[in-house]
Amino acid sequence: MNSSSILNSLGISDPGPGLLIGSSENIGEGPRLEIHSPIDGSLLRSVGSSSPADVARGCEAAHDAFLSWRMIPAPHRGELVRQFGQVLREHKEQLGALVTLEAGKIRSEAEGEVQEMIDVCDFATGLSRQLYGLTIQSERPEHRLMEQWHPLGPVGIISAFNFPVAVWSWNTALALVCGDPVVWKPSEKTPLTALACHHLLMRVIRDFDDAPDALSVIVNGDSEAGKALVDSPHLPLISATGSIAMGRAVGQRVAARLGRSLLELGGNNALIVTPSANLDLAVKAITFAAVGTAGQRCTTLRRLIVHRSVKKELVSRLLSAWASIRIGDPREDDVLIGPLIDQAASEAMEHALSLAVKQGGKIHGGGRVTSNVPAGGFYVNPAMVEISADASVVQTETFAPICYVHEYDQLEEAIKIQNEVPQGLSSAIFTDNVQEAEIFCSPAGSDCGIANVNIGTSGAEIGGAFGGEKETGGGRESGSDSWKNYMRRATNTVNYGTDIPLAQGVEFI
Ligand code: UN1
Repeated sequence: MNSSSILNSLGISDPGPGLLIGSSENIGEGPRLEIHSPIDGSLLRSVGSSSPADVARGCEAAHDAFLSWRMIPAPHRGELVRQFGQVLREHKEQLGALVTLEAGKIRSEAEGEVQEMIDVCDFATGLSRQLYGLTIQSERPEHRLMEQWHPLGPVGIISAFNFPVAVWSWNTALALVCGDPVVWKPSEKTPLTALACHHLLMRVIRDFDDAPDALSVIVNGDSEAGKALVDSPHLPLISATGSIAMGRAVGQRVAARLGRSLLELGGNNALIVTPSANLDLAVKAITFAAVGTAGQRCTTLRRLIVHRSVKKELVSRLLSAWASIRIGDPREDDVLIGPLIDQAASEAMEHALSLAVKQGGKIHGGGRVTSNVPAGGFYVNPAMVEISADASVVQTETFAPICYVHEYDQLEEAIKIQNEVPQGLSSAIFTDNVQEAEIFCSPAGSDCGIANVNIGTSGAEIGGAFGGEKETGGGRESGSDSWKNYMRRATNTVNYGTDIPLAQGVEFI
């Protein structure tokens, strides 16, 4: 399928709308955005965008939708999400193809992203019958103490280009079963996949008894639209995924109005390889984690911390594995590394590598690839950089395939290096020594939200809570009990007696 037939099959008009409130689509009063494919720089579509006033309209409509959706029984809300999962199954290939076109992911990763959406719909459907609260023993006679979880209100979602559809779905599937409509501001680089997701969801909403039309709202736009979203009094929760700088700005604005924010920001993920590690497994896992998605996952492996005794062998095995990987058009079957998202990403990679050289790094690979790749895209060789853990360049996340390599002697030292960065998203250890694995997972081990043993740092399953500590923002999305972010807890004490006994034995009238 060529690009316009993919876009047309997913209902994306030309130009695409910038403000979508349920079934109503408008171009929006904000500036037009031109969306180019990172594969070859070709223009895919222009789309409208929302002005701050448009965003306010969208948030108000979502609030009105909330007033009725919150009263629908949660298992019935779950049925809507189940049906959405079904629609996604039917469109997995098409939506995956659009993710490839707009974000540059290879086909299996693009379809894997759609699979994450399907999985989280299944998860949320099950959850819709399990939004449990506790009953608590009351200290007073003839009293019942309990908690209930109620819908919170419309959720504002800000997502990044690198997971243009999955991150929205983690938030949306949970929000919908929890009784909350969603208002989504997708990345300015990937609004087309967002339009496609909205259209697929609206197919279900339109045919579903009791579902208000404005359950799904999209506001395309720049930082002005983003600010209006973040400031909206109608959105009690803002869930934002992206850079640390963005999260810092969003978190502070939301805090200023005492709203809640759920932040999933930059990572600077490390993997420790100990002397007992199975290097065959480690080479495979490190390769996917470091160079998969062209280094553009927030869980991408950025720092490899290897025991001195195995470093030489591991580095040489990795370099020969990487040399055999085909870089190029992500639509081609044997290509494993597609383009970077844009020129700025390529320049950021060059800049980080030049800093690394100044700071004493020894670089393997790196550099633009210009032959056997489509013209107009930014294709790069993955870079491995042997460098001291003290070099300041390793403290920053560069969203490109650069993997710094450090060596260590004692596990304690490796864990210290791993934790001595401001970010705390994902981490891993490769070891066949049970004690080392347990130390890594203990309170004295990795300080990240994700700590893995004998698997890489990226490619987390949806069933676990996803997110990290420190400058990664502290939020948890997706699995486990992350649903609690999307609800409000009410503590209810009910007196079924004939007296008013006070707590703590206080005597009054
Ligand atoms: C992200 O890069 O923003 O663990 C999310 C992973 C994916 C999600 C990454 N499931 O790599």
